[in-house]
Amino acid sequence: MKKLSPLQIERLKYQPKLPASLAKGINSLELVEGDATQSVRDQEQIKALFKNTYGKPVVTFNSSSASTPSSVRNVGVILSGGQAPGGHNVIAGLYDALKQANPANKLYGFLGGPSGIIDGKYVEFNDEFIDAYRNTGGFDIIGSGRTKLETEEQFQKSLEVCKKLNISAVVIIGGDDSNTNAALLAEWFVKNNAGIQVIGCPKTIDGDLKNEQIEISFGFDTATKTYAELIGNIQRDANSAKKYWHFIKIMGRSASHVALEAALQTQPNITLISEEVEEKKMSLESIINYMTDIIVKRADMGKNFGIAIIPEGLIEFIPEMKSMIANLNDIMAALENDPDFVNATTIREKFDIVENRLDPENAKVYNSLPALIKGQLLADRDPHGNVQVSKIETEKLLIEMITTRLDELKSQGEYIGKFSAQSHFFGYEGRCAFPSNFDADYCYSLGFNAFALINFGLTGYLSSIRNLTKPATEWVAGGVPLTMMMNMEKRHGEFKPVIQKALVRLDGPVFKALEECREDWALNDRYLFPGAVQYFGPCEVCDITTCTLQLERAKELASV
Ligand code: FBP
Repeated sequence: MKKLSPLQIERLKYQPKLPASLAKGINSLELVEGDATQSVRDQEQIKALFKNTYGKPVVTFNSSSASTPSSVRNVGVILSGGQAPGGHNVIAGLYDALKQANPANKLYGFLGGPSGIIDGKYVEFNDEFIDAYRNTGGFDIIGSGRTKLETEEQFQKSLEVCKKLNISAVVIIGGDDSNTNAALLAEWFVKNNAGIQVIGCPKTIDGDLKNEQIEISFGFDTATKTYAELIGNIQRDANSAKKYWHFIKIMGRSASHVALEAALQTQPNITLISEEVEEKKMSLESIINYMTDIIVKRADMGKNFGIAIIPEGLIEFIPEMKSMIANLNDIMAALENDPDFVNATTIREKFDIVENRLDPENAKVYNSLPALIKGQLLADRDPHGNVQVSKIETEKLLIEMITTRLDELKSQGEYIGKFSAQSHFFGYEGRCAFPSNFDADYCYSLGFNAFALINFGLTGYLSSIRNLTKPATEWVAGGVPLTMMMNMEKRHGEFKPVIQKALVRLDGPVFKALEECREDWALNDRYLFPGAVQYFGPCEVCDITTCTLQLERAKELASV
């Protein structure tokens, strides 16, 4: 018998809450259809690409006294992309709904992400299997992967595997890219009369898969609370020892939602927001000046310590870096099979090859960087051909440049302090935490609801649970057509249909909340200490949602 920790044992017993409509039972639902929908932009192009799945209505579920008969169905599920707390509960909710609808239904899990459906690698779930993973973090129940499911050949192979297992619906749990692929697969299955439905579920700690219909992606709640706990602990340490500046990079890829939320929960001295850097066209030098100014002012007050939060994707938003990285991405794509580059034995040789190919302005920017960062910028690209920002140590770059700047100021007699910095990167620490009660409930509801969408024969929809700042019983269950969230964007030099990524809005209530306080937080220590995520105890402690969700929902409700 596998040994479990006391918290594991208690969490396995937790019964996630469902919206009242779903709690009545999967076979007692009524489908309510809204009006026909349009994509967020580029309507004509998206419509032409999704002839069979475009324009469907947003749907919601009400409980009904009539009982919906359910035929026997086999369903397959895929976990796609980066881990996010609560993924296991999406599968548990899906499994429970499917068995409740008809005990003869079967749920298959494809192994290792989207490649599982292409290669026919799968497991069949049963009660014992699912019960061991309820309310736990991680994606280890079936594993995840970043294979892009997008080619005709991959779709054909997926069809063959589904036919073999008599699968009539596939649930893809993923972020914007995975759900874009879910939309393509749904369209392809309809076009080819495959009789297989595709439903997506909104996952990513990054919080950038949201729009008017999707209030938040799952995992954001737990991950941000975990980072906030760690930042709070470091703030306490800094405030005790009073000798270090802590530079903390926070995961979240391009968007700064995670950094912003973590900052609102902890109130650090400095918070950089990538979207603001881009909007204000702040150069690396002006960022260094902004941070140095706060460090100098605090030193004048006798405070040689502080906390700076840096979003993971910052480097790509600094105008001169953005241009250099775009140039570098093209060069790296061209050099992929270049024997001189691939076989270069020293990093110096690689630098030379790249520098010679960069445009002169970009070469200047590249050369101005420390060797550590220059090397990291040459690391393997992600499946979209982009730099893997989690591998670029921006926090160390900033420390190095600020140290140089402070030395200059010291020699001019303009700085009297002592700068000693520690760097941190919080990312993987938060992606597999035990889901908070919010994520446990939200994910279970998303999975349960995904089966409701399947049961009503829908395809090309994203499972949606709304009204999330209210108690779970008041949540609204339904579905949003994936095509509604799409627009055309350039990928690998070609315009492609993709789900629009939500970046931090500088005119939105969340950024405004930071903007109002940050000057005060910079010099006067207003640190908050959120502590660890709580699973048992008063609901004001255990069931509260993020500041982001609360502020955005309050604004939305005020405008109704
Ligand atoms: P998803 O968008 O797939 O949810 O992944 C998000 C993320 O956690 C980013 O925040 C981070 O930049 C990236 O994954 C790291 O990827 P990897 O796990 O491949 O290192």
